[in-house]
Amino acid sequence: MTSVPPSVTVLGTGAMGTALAGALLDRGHRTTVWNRTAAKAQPLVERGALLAPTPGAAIAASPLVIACVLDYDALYSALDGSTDLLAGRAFVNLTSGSAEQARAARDRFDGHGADYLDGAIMTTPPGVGSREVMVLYSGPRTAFDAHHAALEALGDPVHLGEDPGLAALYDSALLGLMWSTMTGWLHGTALVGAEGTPATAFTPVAIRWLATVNSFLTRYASQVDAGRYPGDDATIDVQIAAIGHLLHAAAERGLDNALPELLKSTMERARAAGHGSSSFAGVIEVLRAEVA
Ligand code: FVH
Repeated sequence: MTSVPPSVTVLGTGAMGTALAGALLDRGHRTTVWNRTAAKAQPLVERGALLAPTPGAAIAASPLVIACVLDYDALYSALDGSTDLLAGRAFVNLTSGSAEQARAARDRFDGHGADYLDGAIMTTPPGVGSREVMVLYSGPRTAFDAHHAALEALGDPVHLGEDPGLAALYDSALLGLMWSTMTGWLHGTALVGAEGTPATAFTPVAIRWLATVNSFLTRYASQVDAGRYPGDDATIDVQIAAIGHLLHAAAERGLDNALPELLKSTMERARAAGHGSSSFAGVIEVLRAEVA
């Protein structure tokens, strides 16, 4: 006997909500959608989604309600007058925000009898539905487990813990990592590009280098947790000397050097704090909030 995939509601059919609802439809879920501008949901209706006339009707249609709108103001505005209908349902909020906003939302929606899970989609709309991409969740494990099958339709579901703020906190941390990495890659691309190397030639080499960088992260994570940075591979003093070569090469070719200048000054602050002979992991000491 094959089981019928459970019904799911998606509130918000912008670029991301459309991808989420589409992934659910692809897995055979009866999918109800609502969007402030109903016309934008029409392509989903043509794929088999049910269009609800109001947020309340959409919520009533499914035990699992997923929201993905612009921001928390949009979320509260959309749910105004319908929040009580969430009682007894799992409410998964994939709208981006802060950990503080997620915790406040938990207090608000739990007060109306909903199981509130906060989430962060670690991809853009074309990646939704791939097992390769993570969708981060935090909030009650029981609700996560109960709806795991439907959440799997969106990407690989990763539960971070009971605190609803964790998904947003990880999201911000991971986006910071992404922006730093991509800007570093673009700076390197501009550097080699100044002498005629196309991005498509540089990038496979850069990606291979990132695999080595991954191994540095694994090595340094335990040093960060222990608060000890033996400097038995490359010291911050050595890295400060090396970044001088990047600054010189980029300046010679007329590139913007704001990123490496920032990195150098951060390493120099670590050296001034007594970490010149530490491994690069010692930089964490000047990034953390000072303990009073
Ligand atoms: N797109 C992405 O790659 C990222 C990936 C990571 C997560 N984000 C977050 O997802 C949220 C939605 O982003 P989006 O890309 O879907 O954004 P839009 O295509 O602009 O759609 C916005 C939807 O929000 C609705 N909306 C806006 N204001 C209101 C309101 N006051 N009341 C009700 N709904 C509202 C909008 O409706 P409409 O304009 O079509 O009527 C769309 O459904 C976001 O948090 C990202 O950070 C996406």
